[in-house]
Amino acid sequence: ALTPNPSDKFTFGLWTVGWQGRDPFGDATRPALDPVESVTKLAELGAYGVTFHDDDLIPFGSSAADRDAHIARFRKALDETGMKVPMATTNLFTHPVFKDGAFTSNDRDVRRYALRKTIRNIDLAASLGAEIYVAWGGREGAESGAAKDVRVALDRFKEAFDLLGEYVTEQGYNLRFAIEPKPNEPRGDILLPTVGHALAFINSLERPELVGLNPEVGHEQMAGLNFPHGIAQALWHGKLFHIDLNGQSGIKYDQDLRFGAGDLRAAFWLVDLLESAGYEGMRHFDFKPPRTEDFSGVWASAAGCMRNYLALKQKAAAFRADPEVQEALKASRLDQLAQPTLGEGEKLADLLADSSAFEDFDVEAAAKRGMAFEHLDQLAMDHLLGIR
Ligand code: 3MF
Ligand code: MG
Ligand code: MG
Ligand code: MG
Repeated sequence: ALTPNPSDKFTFGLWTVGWQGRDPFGDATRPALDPVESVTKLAELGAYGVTFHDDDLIPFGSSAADRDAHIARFRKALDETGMKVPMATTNLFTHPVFKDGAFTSNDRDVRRYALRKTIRNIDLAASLGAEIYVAWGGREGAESGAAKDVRVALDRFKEAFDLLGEYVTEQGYNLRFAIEPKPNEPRGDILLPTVGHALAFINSLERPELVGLNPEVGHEQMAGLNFPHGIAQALWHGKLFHIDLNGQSGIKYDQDLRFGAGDLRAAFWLVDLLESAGYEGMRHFDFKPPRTEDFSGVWASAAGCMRNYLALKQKAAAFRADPEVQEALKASRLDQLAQPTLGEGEKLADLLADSSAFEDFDVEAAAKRGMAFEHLDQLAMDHLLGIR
């Protein structure tokens, strides 16, 4: 059960295993990886598919003929391995032209170019069968106050998503967008910094039904937020279109550790949530094999992402099935939380007239009742530690 296979829906960005280890302080530690090799190797490891930025597959500035050749080789590898491309995205951050952003750059011609670059790759994504198109606005932001008029920049952000929505609708593509929030890095502050900001933004779009979220574990944790809680809210709004799984240790730079590294308890509750909520999307890994690793370390890191997910899935299922856990959940009154606060057929007026709810309510007795959460959490810990 710890051996991944395509039905587990594990996918990897080409840029993850293909990361060469270039960071702000050091040069690349690994040579470039041929996307065809990534497809082959990830298929061997049991993945379902791969995802890519336009420039991961087709080097920036390639001629039309070279572009076609890169796509043809890639398609051949997909056909030979049965690997799928459920998601694609645009690189709107590496080239210096995007230094002040893409859809919200102060330069109007950069914004027009960014839309054209995106639409060109949307055509490719649709032709490869992708159903999700991710938008991470890594350069949409600022380092200083007057540099960005945030309200106006949000007008431009909305304009971009409205145009992209119009495009996929007119083309008849079966493609929805997923916004990926991140609080900072590479910009000092990035627009739509968290799941909550992005959810609110989506409501003001012309076609909100076409736009959801691609939250990343480490991005919310960089802001000190509880990732499983954010995912639960995204699910509650019907907006969890995709997810970037990885690991992060606290509030610091974007570590992109393999899934399960970093905050293991958050990873446990995340898998418990995704599996019990019936999330049917991809389990997509957006991690960086550390630059200390050679290629055997890269593949060990990729395999570890999947192994840790499957291990946590097992642990979460055992936790939920444990009779003592079920007792403990009742003792903590999770069953009551699931009951509406008004009784069946009861109206607000009935609540207002119910003296047992207020006048005769024994506040002191209720205040004395313990919630029994520590016992419940220790049971989870025992399962996670493998001592139960
Ligand atoms: C950066 C990211 C991005 C996005 C990617 C997909 C390069 O922190 O997480 O990875 O996930 O652009 O849209
Ligand atoms: Mg990250
Ligand atoms: Mg990231
Ligand atoms: Mg990501």
